[in-house]
Amino acid sequence: MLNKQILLAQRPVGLPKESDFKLVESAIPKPAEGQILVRSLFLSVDPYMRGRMNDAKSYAPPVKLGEVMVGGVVGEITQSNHPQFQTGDVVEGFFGWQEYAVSDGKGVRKIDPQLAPISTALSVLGMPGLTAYFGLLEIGKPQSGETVLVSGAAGAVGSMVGQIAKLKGCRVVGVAGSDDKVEYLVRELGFDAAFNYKTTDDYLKRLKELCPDGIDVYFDNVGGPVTDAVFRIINVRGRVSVCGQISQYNLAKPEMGPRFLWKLIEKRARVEGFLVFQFADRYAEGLKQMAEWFNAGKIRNRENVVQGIQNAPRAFIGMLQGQNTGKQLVKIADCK
Ligand code: NAP
Ligand code: FER
Repeated sequence: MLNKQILLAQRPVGLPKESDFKLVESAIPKPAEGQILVRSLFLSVDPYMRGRMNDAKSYAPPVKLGEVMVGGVVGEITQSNHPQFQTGDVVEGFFGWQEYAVSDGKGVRKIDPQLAPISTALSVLGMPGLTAYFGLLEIGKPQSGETVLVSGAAGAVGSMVGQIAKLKGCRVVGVAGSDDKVEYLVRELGFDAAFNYKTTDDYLKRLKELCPDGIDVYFDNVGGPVTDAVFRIINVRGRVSVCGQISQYNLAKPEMGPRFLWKLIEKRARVEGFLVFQFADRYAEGLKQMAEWFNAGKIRNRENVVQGIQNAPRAFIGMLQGQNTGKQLVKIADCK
């Protein structure tokens, strides 16, 4: 039996290509004393991985050429030499794009398969859910009756943000990249309104129509022209929670847009970026609340699942282009 791994073969220019990755087979590693061997079941593909493929330092170092791609995984322990883990435990950790990984257990979270489907540890009950929870509530600080606008609204983070904002009594408007996504937001997730940015010419006009009382909180997943328009109509004391700028991640040269920051003066608005990791000491609180909402049927979670580790690059590239509704995952194996 061999381990299949996906390595970074070359640094992408623009949108990544399948040839930027390389599938290799090698011996399954053996766990040393104090280590566990994890068999991957689900792999998460996320926008931040695009940044890690560049030769540029950010909050974390770049993936080196020839190294296994980084990523969150839900897996089962097939061998344990670690006192806190047992064979058969289901865990979530940063095990990378591979079928088997050894780990010393640091940063590894035990998952209760009775609580929810194990894949949710990578979606509503994992990093994206926590990003939505803290990025909306702590950075955006929505109040009941306020208008919350969410870009990237049909994705893993955005779909959670909109539903949490509804639970907090807000009017919620979404921006997404297809008519099907717009319908999903309004019909299934309870958004008050949404529009397709790919078929809308005048964002300012559309935003004014859908947000007659202006925008109090803007949860920004995408940046670019939609964000430019929002800055022009943000309300007095509005808050912009800068979660992501995916419209910029594949650009070879930074885009120069209109300069609307001066609009924030009159409005005394606040723009604040955040990293989900800054809330690490409060993850238990966030997960408890998200699990409560999810299990009570107050938050819906959709996953787009592609089969097989060999299809991870395609799933990742597809996600960057908007082929997912909800969280994009790769199923690697069935739980034994
Ligand atoms: P996601 O929304 O599930 O998937 C990415 C989505 O981005 C696609 O489905 C696509 O949907 C949209 N997109 C792609 N290119 C775009 C463009 N040029 N303009 C507008 N939309 C575009 O991904 P996610 O995991 O939930 O992440 C969403 C955002 O949150 C990303 O920007 C990510 O970097 C950020 N994030 C930040 C943190 C943090 O700690 N700050 C943590 C997690 C995620 P459409 O069909 O709508 O185009
Ligand atoms: C993400 C996008 C960007 C993310 C982190 C970053 C954890 C950080 C970028 C940087 O430090 O340059 O989705 O998720």
